[in-house]
Amino acid sequence: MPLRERNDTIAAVATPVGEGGIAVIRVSGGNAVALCDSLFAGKKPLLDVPSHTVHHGRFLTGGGETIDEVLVSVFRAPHSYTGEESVEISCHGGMFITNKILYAVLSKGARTADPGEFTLRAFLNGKMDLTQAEAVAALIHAKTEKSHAASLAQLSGGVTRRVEHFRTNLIDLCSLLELELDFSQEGVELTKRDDVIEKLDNTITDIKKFTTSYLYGRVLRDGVKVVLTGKPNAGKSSLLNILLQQNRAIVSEIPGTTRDVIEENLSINGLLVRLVDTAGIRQSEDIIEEESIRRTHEELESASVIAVMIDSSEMMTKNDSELYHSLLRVSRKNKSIVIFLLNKSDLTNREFSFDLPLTENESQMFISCLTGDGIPEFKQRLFKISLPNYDSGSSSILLQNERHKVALEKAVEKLDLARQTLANGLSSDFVAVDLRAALDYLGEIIGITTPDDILQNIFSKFCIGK
Ligand SMILES: Nc1nc2c(ncn2[C@@H]2O[C@H](COP(=O)(O)OP(=O)(O)OP(=O)(O)O)[C@@H](O)[C@H]2O)c(=O)[nH]1
Ligand SMILES: [Mg+2]
Repeated sequence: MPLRERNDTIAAVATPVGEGGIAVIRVSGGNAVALCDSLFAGKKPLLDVPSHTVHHGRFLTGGGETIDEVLVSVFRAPHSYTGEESVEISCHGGMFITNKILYAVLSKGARTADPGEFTLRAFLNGKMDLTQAEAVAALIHAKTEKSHAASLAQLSGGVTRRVEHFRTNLIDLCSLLELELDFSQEGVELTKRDDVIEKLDNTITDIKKFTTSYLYGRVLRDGVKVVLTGKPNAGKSSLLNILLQQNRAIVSEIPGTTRDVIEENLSINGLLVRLVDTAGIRQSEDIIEEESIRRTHEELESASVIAVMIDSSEMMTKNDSELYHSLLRVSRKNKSIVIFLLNKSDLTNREFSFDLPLTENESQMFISCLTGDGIPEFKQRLFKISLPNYDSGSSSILLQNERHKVALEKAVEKLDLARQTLANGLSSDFVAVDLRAALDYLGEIIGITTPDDILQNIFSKFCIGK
């Protein structure tokens, strides 16, 4: 059945699988309240209670046996999350009980909900637009303070308001063009054309600016992966420990201490940093060490930032220099950022000659994992290179969602075409075609012109019961 016509009753367990204090089973659809009423033994029939009320009673199997003592919340259409008749059953949190309640509800004619189907219905019933529905999933998956804040802003309609603003501008432009069709005497047409071009340029600039906020949005959502590498004994694990402020990795004066990859999360001013400590790189005959080094290379391939630890109390040999050159080849190929950390500055008074020519994405700094010297500066640099020019005080809305970014880029392509057509003095009919196409792309973001298959794809990534 087409998505927009479905109103059958759906049910799912909304809490995670496993044992817990309580679990919640959610039921929504035309028949939800009547169906639950037939399985509920309480003071009053659920069909007679007001919306937004909670009722204590026993939940029964289809055959009338008690499954559990429960609390049932009733939400009458249209004042529910989905906009439909809805019931939430809170029971004791065990897999056996929750499944039994779910089966009872299904046995009375409900269907198991698809992932995200409750939120899909909320969207289809006009309870929220598409970016808000997506924000629900982003909020659930938020791992940092910043991505939590960005998801909340999206949930309250921040992205939609920006997109609506662009749409209004384009609709105004379309009407201006139609006016031009009516008054196509030469003089009028010229001034109007310039006027339209200027307005179009402004909108294109605004949309592009908004699109670039995706870079920040993505970093804030997923964090940055920082891989610690370098020669054995340079102090990589010591750096991991001092950043985490705990003795997470084993540190020793024996080269080759770390054999496996250790990954830990760190928050720097709300930015999620995924720190990866690896085995030191050297030529080896030892099979385990070879495997460790292979894993190190694998981590380096997917790093956003490569922190190369160097023991600055040692002389740099020709072999070392070759190693650093080969790391630079990897980072330049993958466009990752490199920081050479000249560690053990406590032993050297910052005297170390390091003469590799560095490019814009590469830098060096002295630190000491023993005294903590340079560590705050290193953290600051990590933040800065991950979010260049980021103004943490600004409350501007960030794009977090790739689908939104792609649609904005497609809209800009169409607007660029419209602009060329205008500048070439072609008929405004042609311009209008591209403007309309751009409007459709913008409409897709907020769900006005989104085809069913795209909707299905978006909601299939949600959790069951959301
Ligand atoms: N003086 C001084 N010693 C340090 C510093 N950082 C680390 N060390 C010492 O250097 C030795 C090696 O440190 P690790 O952190 O284990 O080095 P690693 O790079 O993880 O070594 P592998 O795991 O073997 O590759 C230990 O004895 C540390 O105490 C520093 O800043 N100053
Ligand atoms: Mg180590």
